[in-house]
Amino acid sequence: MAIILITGATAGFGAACAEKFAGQGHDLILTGRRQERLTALKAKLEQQHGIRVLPLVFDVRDEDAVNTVLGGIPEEWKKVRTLVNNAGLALGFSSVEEGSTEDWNTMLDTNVKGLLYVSRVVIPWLKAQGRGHIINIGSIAGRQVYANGNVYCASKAAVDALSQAMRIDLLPYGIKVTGIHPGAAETEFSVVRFKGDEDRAKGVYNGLTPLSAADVADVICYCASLPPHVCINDLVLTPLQQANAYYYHRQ
Ligand code: NDP
Ligand code: 8X3
Repeated sequence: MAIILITGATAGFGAACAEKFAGQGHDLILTGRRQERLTALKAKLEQQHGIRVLPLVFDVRDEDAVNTVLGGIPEEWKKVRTLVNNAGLALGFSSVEEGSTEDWNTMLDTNVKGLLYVSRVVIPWLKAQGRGHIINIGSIAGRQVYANGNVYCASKAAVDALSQAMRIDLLPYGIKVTGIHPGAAETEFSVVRFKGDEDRAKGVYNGLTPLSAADVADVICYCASLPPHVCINDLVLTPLQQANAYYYHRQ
């Protein structure tokens, strides 16, 4: 069994991945800003699956916190097999002209720089083992741009580029890099994007059977479960009713 590190494990894909990896018997390092959720998840998963959970509370935007809290974990926990860079968010939905610069900064700092800060700490641990796997959660929004998606789409295009770059960097060390690009999935994502407006968030999925967090976690865990010589480099998954980032067949 291995140690799996999941950022953004307090909700959505991250929490669903934690459940699934725990069910496979892996020990988990789970991160997020909401301590109470991490504490509850630790208690539940340790009790249900007999695994160990190390909860770490930090904001991925805070470089010092990433370096001290994540970088300072006990040596035995540094034998991470798989890092799932999942923490991320969208904020707002408007043209560039009408966008909020604060929202842009939060998205770019979280989705791009946060992913880099975490990866920078973990990569030496993977190299030291001569193996490992980094799974970056991008988005279909990083593949095509949709109206009013501008900065979120750009942040996820950057995640795609960074996944490609890390794959080149890490190939000589036997470390896999997978970019996963989900389409519409009903999690807390749209409630966060629309700043607590539950009705507007629900409307995103009108007429659709969206992906669930568990659907996406299944795919992430499958990618992580392949033999050492097999790597899924890049994977797009959508609900059946979604053809690309902006074309849906709603019923
Ligand atoms: P959720 O809002 O349900 O979960 C987001 C997670 O990210 C939470 O655990 C949250 O934890 C964490 N997070 C957000 N900001 C920070 C931060 N600054 N520091 C640390 N952790 C943070 O969304 P999803 O599960 O849907 O999203 C997960 C990832 O998947 C994101 O990168 C998102 O962009 C991407 N994605 C989502 C899609 C969707 O349709 N849902 C589709 C494609 C990609 P906390 O608030 O406790 O810090
Ligand atoms: C989340 C999917 O289409 O809302 O990345 O941008 S979308």
